[in-house]
Amino acid sequence: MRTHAKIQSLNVSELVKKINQAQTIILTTHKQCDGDGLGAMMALYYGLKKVGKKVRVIAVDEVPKKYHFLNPELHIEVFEKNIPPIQKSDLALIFDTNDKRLVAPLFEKLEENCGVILFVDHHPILNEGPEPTENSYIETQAASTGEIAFFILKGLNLHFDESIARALYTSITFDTQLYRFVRNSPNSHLIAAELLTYIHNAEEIHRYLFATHTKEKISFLALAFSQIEYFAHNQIAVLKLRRDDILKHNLDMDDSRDVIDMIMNINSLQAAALFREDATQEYKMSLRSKGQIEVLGIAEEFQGGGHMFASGATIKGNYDQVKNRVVELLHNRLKNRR
Ligand SMILES: [Mn+2]
Repeated sequence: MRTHAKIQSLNVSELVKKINQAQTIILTTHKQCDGDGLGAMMALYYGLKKVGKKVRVIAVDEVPKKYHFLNPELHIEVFEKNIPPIQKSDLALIFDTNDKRLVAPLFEKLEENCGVILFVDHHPILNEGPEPTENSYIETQAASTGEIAFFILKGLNLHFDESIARALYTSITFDTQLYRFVRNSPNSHLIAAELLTYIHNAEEIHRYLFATHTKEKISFLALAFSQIEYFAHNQIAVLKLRRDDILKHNLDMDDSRDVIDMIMNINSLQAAALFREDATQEYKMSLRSKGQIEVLGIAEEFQGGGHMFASGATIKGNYDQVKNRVVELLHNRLKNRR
């Protein structure tokens, strides 16, 4: 008989100790925040309030509209708007990145005012990036930062409630893209199963996260998908999203983030690159792989980062040159795979 799937606990006890020692805590996440960082941050916010901490949640830049359901009481302050000054605090926790450049310019204010700054993350540390702060908690086996946040909250010995559960569930559901990317671990599902006992309407969260398309977006997708270029016997796809087309369809930049994952549903693909034109000769590149080749190294060549099979970079330069180089790098990896 098979044994039941068991949750694989993460050892966050040192982190929990640091949190217990702090009275005033600032929580934040990377700029252009997403459901994972936000959900982890909000779960900690609700949890830390419960155990009597003084907590501030600060996003570096604007929180996309689709996440407003996580922040109904508007607890999140947006640093790039005018917010009250950052006061002296015992601890700052930064979720879903270990790269301080993705927290600038808030990071400098945290350095000036916080006794301890810790990253709580599941991304690999970049070879050529800045070192994370000492004692940061980085576990690349975790499928989401929400998974780490779950174990932190367990370690704090508090009672879960619907607010905490919805935030954690958002984190895990978003980063696993509805349980597609679970790093071959039962944790995402087992944690979600526990969280569901507190949540009245989980399908509503799925809709908030994924059923957000406007009809303009569908027309935009139709246009974009008709322009995909294929290489290496349809194993590689490349798509450029033109800034004019994004604006013409009334989309904001966050609206194009899911396009690369849609492309990855093409059955012949091993990898894809998407270039979103943000300004003249300036592109946000996103790379994805189905797991046979790594794409983090390619992003790093362009001073970017991310995960082994999902990475990105901001690129300045001539589109065709950059595209050809990226296709070449992807192609080489395909040829050299074992
Ligand atoms: Mn994440």
